Amino acid sequence: MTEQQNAEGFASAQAVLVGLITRERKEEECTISMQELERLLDTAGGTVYAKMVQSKETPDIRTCIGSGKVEELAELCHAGNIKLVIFDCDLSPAQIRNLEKELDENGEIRVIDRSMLILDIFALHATSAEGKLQVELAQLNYTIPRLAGHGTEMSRLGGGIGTRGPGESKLESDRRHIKRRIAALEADIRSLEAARATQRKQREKSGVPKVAVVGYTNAGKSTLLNALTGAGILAENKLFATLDPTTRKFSLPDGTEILLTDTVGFIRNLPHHLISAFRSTLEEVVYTDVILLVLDVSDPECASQLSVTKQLIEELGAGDKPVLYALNKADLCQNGTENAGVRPFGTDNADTVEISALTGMGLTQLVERLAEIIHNGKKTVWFRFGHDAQAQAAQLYKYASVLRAEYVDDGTYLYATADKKALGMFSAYLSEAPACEAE
Ligand SMILES: Nc1nc2c(ncn2[C@@H]2O[C@H](COP(=O)(O)OP(=O)(O)OP(=O)(O)O)[C@@H](O)[C@H]2O)c(=O)[nH]1
Ligand SMILES: [Mg+2]
Repeated sequence: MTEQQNAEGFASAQAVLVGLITRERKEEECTISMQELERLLDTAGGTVYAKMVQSKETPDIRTCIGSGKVEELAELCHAGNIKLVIFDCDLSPAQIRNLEKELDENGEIRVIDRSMLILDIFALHATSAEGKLQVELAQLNYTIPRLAGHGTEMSRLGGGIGTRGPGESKLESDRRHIKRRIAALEADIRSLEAARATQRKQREKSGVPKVAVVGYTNAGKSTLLNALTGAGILAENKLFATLDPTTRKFSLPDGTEILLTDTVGFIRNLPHHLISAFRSTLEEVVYTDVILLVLDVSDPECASQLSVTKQLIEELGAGDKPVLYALNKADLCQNGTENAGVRPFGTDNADTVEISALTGMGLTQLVERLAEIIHNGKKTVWFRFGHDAQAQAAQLYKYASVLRAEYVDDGTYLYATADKKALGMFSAYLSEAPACEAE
């Protein structure tokens, strides 16, 4: 399905969004998630007709929201001639069936949940062969339990939000066909994975350090990669603009070449089948040397986005990688990033750099920090040892690699590459370059 078809066919799709506050899902969380759902709908090409939230101890087993609310929802849909209802929480196949039946006796109102909407956006944005296969696989895995006893009914779903993508025509087929298709897709993805692994091994052999640019969707990852490397990746104010990892070479100031990879964005409540379908693309994070974690510090939800991102990094098995935090969109923060609530998450200053990928602010410092981390905390700096500290100067030769020495009136200046330990040991002797250097 192309963007053009989308614009013609679905751009005007209006929907009612439904959220649920429960014992486990507090009001605040629900509000944030509903706002995000609205942005997801916007990205999918739809608009919000109305939002409805119910407070309930636990979700109703039959219809998620209570029966009174279902009636209210039906009235709302009929009044506005709305054909699409999107639930912010996950719905079981039975809940979807019950809701669709009770909202409209002709079954003309379609009910989807947050996961299906995300899948729909993924289908719209997948461009590479691998991306398309992954989306189709995720869609089919999602569809199969929902087909139970409803093999023929699926055909009425036609086009529209929640049904797009390469899997669309196959949804009309029976389960057995879908199962065969899933097996074929899994085989195709496995062979692409194997090709990716071979590529990765070659890169590893070359010893080129790898940096994965990771973060919440819309944080500015692609904009940053474009600013650093002129990669020309699509960056836009939409969720999940990037689905396929793009890798570009980048030279650090000292000439060291590294590989920077843009990755698919994270989001709260990312459906598990999506994580597993996109595992091979997300795996870039596992095989990286350094994670460059981009945060949108202008977003009031920055702190919770950071915790979601960290949790997903853990889940992918990359929790032990060194992380450099890029506090992006600092240009939008009038009062600095202190207010953004990032600090409580323990992003200690050494590993955070305020930047604006858009204006270029802070990028030089970011690259310098990145270089330090890649060189394992090593820095090349000047030390000055006064005449009474010549013994310490001799020691420095043991702990660091001295590149140059200048003997000046006020002492010995040594220019050396020192690791973290040596920098700590000799911190009292750190110095500006000697005057003869500055000239
Ligand atoms: N003001 C401002 N806007 C920025 C900055 N960096 C990125 N943006 C904007 O933020 C939006 C999202 O940027 P992207 O680079 O597409 O974000 P992403 O993290 O790659 O997003 P996904 O690929 O969707 O996960 C775009 O509209 C950018 O122009 C920044 O430093 N300042
Ligand atoms: Mg992107």
